[in-house]
Amino acid sequence: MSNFSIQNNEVDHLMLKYEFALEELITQLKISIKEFEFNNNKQIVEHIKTRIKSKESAIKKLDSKGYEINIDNLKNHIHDMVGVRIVCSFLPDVYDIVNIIDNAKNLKIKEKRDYIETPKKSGYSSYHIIVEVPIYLEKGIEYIEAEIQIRTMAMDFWASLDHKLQYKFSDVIPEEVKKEMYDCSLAIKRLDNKMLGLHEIVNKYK
Ligand code: 0O2
Repeated sequence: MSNFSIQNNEVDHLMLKYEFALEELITQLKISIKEFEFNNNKQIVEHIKTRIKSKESAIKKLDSKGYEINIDNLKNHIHDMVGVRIVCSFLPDVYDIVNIIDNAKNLKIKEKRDYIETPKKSGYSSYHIIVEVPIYLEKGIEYIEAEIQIRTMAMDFWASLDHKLQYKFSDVIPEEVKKEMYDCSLAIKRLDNKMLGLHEIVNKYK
């Protein structure tokens, strides 16, 4: 914390750049998604949430990863200071969004993690993409990292419950709870497949 305070002005400037990057990213995403939805005559997004990670959360995360708290480590090791979560109705919609991001002219893809294909041990599933977003400053263009999480509503339901549990059991999550959550993640996967099946049946009647 102390190092962040010493570099306070620099950290505040960086936080401002995160805000610029979020604005740039969300505008670009909304335009590309709307155009895709118009061209394909379907709605693929239920809702979008955005956030800038707080300094306090960033410090906690650096600490939990074993890094010293300073601005260089913040820039180099926290890849989700800027975060966008896109929640879709059906599984194929998630991959449509991935394609849209792949083709977005202004975004550089840094990393992709498909936790839907390979869920985390906890059962967490979601598609993560780290992108670099250009921001246009007086001194020229700078690229800022952002994390985009794409998931279905069912996956989002699971993740938000899991998030709450992490707060409730700030120490250690009991094995019994972990097991129940894992079982729920399997049920969520079955539900996603069932909902997709239903969607396809309904589409036959269109
Ligand atoms: P918050 O509160 O959402 O900001 P790494 O890149 O491997 O060094 P990192 O950044 O942990 O480390 O990458 P990862 O695991 O790909 O994704 C991090 C984010 O994904 C988390 O951010 C969560 O938002 C989400 N996430 C990952 N695993 C889980 C999980 O098991 N349960 C839930 N609910 N969310 C998860 P933060 O910073 O941890 O939290």
